[in-house]
Amino acid sequence: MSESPAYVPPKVWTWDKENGGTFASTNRPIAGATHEKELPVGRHSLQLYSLATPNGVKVTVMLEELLAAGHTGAEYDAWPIRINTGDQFGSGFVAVNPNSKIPALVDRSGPKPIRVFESGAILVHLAEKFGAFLPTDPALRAECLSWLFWQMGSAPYLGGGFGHFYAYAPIKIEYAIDRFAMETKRQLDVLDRRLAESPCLAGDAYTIADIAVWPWYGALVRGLVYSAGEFLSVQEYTHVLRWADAIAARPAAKRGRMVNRLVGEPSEQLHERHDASDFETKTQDKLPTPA
Ligand SMILES: N[C@@H](CCC(=O)N[C@@H](CS)C(=O)NCC(=O)O)C(=O)O
Repeated sequence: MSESPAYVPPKVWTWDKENGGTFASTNRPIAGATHEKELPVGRHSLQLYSLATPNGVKVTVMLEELLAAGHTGAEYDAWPIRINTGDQFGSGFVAVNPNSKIPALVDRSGPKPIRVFESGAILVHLAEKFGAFLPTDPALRAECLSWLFWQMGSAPYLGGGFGHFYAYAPIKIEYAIDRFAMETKRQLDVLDRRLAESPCLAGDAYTIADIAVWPWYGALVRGLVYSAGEFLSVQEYTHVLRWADAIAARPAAKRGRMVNRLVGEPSEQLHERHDASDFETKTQDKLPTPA
């Protein structure tokens, strides 16, 4: 391992606002709102405030899957939250998610709006509300929730650990990249072994466990996050690749990936989603270019 300059932590940590990392302008060591800003509210009972990152895509895939399965009550308005310019610290957003991270959902179908934050909690809320994508058999339900919570606990090592140090950190630190590459490959092997024995994570049926894991690990094995496919030798994980491709081919997964997407191919970016027809008429390639 190559030598890095020695760093001796001071007695008391202080905030260096200019540390130069990719998210230095928005990261802070304190919570709470930085400015007053109400959230928009559309006509549907489900209001989603999100962005097409892996955590955001979990929820839009779930909503599109519910609609595809005939649950018309899952119609939703999806509003983009621009996390690189600090929308997550607006007062309206913080009232819905005190943790200031996308995705956040407000369910206005009952007498009082219900706020739900944390993508895993949103998936469970929707699955229970519509009785879909969460098995009722106790053993299968436990397996599904186990993989869902596995994802919630594991992905921060992939994103905040590997992705941060491999792709975003202002300096390449061999120790950190080694540590998190090892953990990421271990996680991929966990998934590969599970998917060698069953078509989906919780068994035969496609569930919220697959919906949660796919935007992270399915994208990783296809080299779509952190451009790390070759580095991590993702071709080794053949069962994960088979599963990832099967989900990617689902029309609802294709639509879910487009919602609140602000970068990439214009035809795959639907900045706001208020109606099923928006996929045909309101992607960025179909909208007039602003003057
Ligand atoms: N555990 C949370 C993680 C959410 C999360 O990390 N969201 C990121 C985007 S993927 C975010 O909003 N980051 C903005 C920030 O950290 O300020 C969940 O699954 O909902």
